[in-house]
Amino acid sequence: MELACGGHSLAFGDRPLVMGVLNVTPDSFSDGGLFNRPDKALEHARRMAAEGADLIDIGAESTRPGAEPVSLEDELARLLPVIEGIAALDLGVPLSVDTAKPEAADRALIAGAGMVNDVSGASEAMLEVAARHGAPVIAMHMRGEPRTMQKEPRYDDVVAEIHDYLAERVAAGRDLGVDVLVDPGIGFGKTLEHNLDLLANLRELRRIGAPLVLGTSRKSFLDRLLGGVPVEERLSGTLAVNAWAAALGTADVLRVHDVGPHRQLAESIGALRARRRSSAPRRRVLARGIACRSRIGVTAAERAKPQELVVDIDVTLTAQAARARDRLGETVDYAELAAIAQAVADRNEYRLVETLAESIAATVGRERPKAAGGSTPWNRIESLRVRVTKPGAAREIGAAEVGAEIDWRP
Ligand code: HH2
Repeated sequence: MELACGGHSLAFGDRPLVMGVLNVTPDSFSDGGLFNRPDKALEHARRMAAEGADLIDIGAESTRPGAEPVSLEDELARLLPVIEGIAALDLGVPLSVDTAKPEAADRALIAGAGMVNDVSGASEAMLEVAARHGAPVIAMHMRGEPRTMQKEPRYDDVVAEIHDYLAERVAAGRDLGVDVLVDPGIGFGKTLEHNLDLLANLRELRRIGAPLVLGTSRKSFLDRLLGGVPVEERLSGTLAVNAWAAALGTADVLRVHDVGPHRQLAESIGALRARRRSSAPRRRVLARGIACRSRIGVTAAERAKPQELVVDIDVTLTAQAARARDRLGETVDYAELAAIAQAVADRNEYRLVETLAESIAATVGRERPKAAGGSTPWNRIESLRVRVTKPGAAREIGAAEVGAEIDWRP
């Protein structure tokens, strides 16, 4: 996927793009006061471009928890000379403006920015400004406003709520012809647990179908996670979290203060992802519809006599096994899978089909490799999916199928 951005093109592929942060503020949480003079800001932009920034994000209003708002006049007085100055340097790097004010975005886009980064989620007014300039917009999720956002934030389901919010902003952008990138807003009205839930489930947010921006750089959740790490010592934690997201392919843009180390991260992970994509396709061995009988059910009456069951087993083999030659001895034999399912179903009573499914998976994945000799690659199982269904119980309640399925990894 490619996005046009102020005369540049942003290509999303195996490696995430690196967005360097430039705060022209006196009070940002990690670099406040360092770059709020235009000469310092230009020098820092030049350094970030040399270190490999794909984008530079310029902000003039701190959004740290508790920060006071800045007036439009003050924000423009900080932003415009810096944007104009960097645009004149012709660094070959597109600029984004980090603002929640549509008027500030409008002026910044005229001055040379090509993208808007809106921590307040890209209101209709902001999308209209972006539409007029043909600029993409980052819509970030924030609960409340910076002054109050960390006061007991609550969600019923943080991932689902933020998914729905961002999906709605993407749809609103689409209606106006604006490309919207989404950002879960790490640290914006979220506890440590909320942040971890979001980071562990970015794949859900990526299902929205928009590029995902991630801002974890030096943030205080790392301090809480790691038990007291000052802001200037959070690079390793930041790199680790960003590497996790990059390796899973769940972040398209990393918004960071430390550009050089993140460009190295992005290049290394990008190369590995490309390599993995071009390596032998994974093989999956299937044994489905295995007829079994077992004493199974939550009541003793159900367990009194064996019932019919149907078991499906999907075995995904490791990359090593995927390179095997065309010989049965080098793959998992589906006849053996069927025999294991039948033996496990027969050997015990079970209350739940889940328990039986887990038991079959553990036998295939854990016990079989120990017991088996020869060249059958039982130790080359990457993952297993086992489904157990009860046709009798399905018929009883007028359902097409009832049962349970589990995903198992060694
Ligand atoms: N985080 C900050 C500011 N802007 N924009 C996006 N899209 N995502 C983020 O996570 C994000 C953001 C906060 O970091 P920083 O700019 O370094 O601090 P401050 O707001 O104090 O200037």
